Amino acid sequence: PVNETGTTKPFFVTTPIFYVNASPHIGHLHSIVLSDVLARYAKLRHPSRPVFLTTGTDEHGLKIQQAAKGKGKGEKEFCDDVSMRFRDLARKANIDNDVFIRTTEPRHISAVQHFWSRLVASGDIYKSTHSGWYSISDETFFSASQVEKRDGKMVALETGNEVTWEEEENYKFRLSRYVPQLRKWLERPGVVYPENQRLNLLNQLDTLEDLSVSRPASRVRWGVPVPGDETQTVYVWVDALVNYLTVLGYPEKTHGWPVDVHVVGKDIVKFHALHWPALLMSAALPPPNHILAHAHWTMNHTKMSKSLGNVIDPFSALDHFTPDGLRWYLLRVGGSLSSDADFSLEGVEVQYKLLADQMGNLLSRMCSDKILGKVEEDGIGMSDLGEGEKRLSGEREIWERDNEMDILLSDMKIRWEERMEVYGVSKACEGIMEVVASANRLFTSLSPWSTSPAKATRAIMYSYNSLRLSAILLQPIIPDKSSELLDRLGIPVDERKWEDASWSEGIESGMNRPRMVLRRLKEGSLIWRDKKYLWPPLE
Ligand code: ME8
Repeated sequence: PVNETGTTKPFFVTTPIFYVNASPHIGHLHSIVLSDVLARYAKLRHPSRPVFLTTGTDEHGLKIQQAAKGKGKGEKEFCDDVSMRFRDLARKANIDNDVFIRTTEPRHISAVQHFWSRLVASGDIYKSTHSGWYSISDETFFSASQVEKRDGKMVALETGNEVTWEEEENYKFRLSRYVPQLRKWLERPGVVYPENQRLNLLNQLDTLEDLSVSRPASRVRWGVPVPGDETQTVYVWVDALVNYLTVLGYPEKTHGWPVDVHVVGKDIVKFHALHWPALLMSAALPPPNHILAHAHWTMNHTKMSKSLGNVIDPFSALDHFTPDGLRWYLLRVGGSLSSDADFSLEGVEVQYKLLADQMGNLLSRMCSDKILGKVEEDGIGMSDLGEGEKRLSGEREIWERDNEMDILLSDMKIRWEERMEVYGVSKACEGIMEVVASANRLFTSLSPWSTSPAKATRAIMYSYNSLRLSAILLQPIIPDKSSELLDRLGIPVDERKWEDASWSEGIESGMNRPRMVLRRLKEGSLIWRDKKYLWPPLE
């Protein structure tokens, strides 16, 4: 979906906006990082197309009202504190968001009220008496068939959270009216990733009932008043979803709509892929282009959640592992969309070391004084040997390995793109690691420190280009490390673009000529003389 040219519409990516009932945890960070990666990938892929990334906090509703009360604080003061934690988290994790939206901002409140009036104008809002099981933790009603008694308490089957029976007057939205349009929208493959989520949503259409979209103000005071009826408060989910329009300047401005990707956890896919598109259709706006639902992080195989308290503090993890170290783990291990992953600090360390061992090691082997010295001493690096010398070498086996490496490097960008275009971030990263591992093996088999200077030159050529291409492509994933690595390779900032991530173009433009590579490596080494490690060991 990123690969779409000829449009001035920004590529628009969002994270969910997070409840401020408690501090952020690793799960929230995962959604934020994944969105950031998609935004950065879009920038790399089409530098001329603007990108718009938004995140923020969801601050209304009973859950927040109660949390503030529990802390003995006023709602606004309570929200200010926790919202700031989310803002700090994004900054600390190197997130390149353009907007941080809070639902308590006046511009958002007026956007919600305007949106509501559009639903009314479409004839989709009516008053009725509603009864059902309400979960404050999920901020949603469940029907009798969606709850059960567990340990003397009524809980929602889907989430295990406690529910209470509520009977009240409220406004409803004619969700059922939009079933045919929703079906048409959901029938487009790829509209919701992964595929099993899309099929699951299609199955839910037959039983879709109208949605309760307000709560009595006597119960929920902390929220947006329904326009024209102060006795009712807009349902927190309708309030929250409208944030995606507020960030564009709705209702005056909607340039950028529809969103290209809503990144969400699978727990809230129903709100984004059933309720939200229908609400948008009612308000005469197009539905989202894509919804990407990722799986959950668990701790000892139980979903990490604020209410359970089994959470990992992302701030200390970022301190310990650096933003890139943690980003790499989240995407490499948790980047599979369909299955949950168990978080462990040891796991982060293992992945960090694998990255350091493969990339850091190849770099330091290639730049060792012994190798650079050998090439220079013999004057080989200074002459343009390459293809000709390779054929003359007469060592068939090594020549074949070179060929394998040629193919890997030629295919590297396209394979990366194929995977990233379908949000296969983990697979895309895996592909890069495989190329770097092959380059390491080739390096060993060329044994450049003891064999001919021609082989040493080739070892440098392949290592250099494997690292160069990897670092360019990994810029969206591990932005700091990639740029350090590219500095170390002596690659100028204007040669880190999408089109530069190519092996063959490199040959044509002379980038792969040994002489230039050697010079760059030396310059890169100079920049780095004071820094011992590209990947500092973890304490
Ligand atoms: O649902 N693993 O906010 P929320 C992975 N305010 N991701 C996780 C996770 C876990 N264990 N736990 C949470 C809300 N997340 C609403 C959203 S949007 C208009 C309103 C991530 O604070 C995941 O993206 O409960 C999940 O959907 C989101 O945080 C829920 O955050």
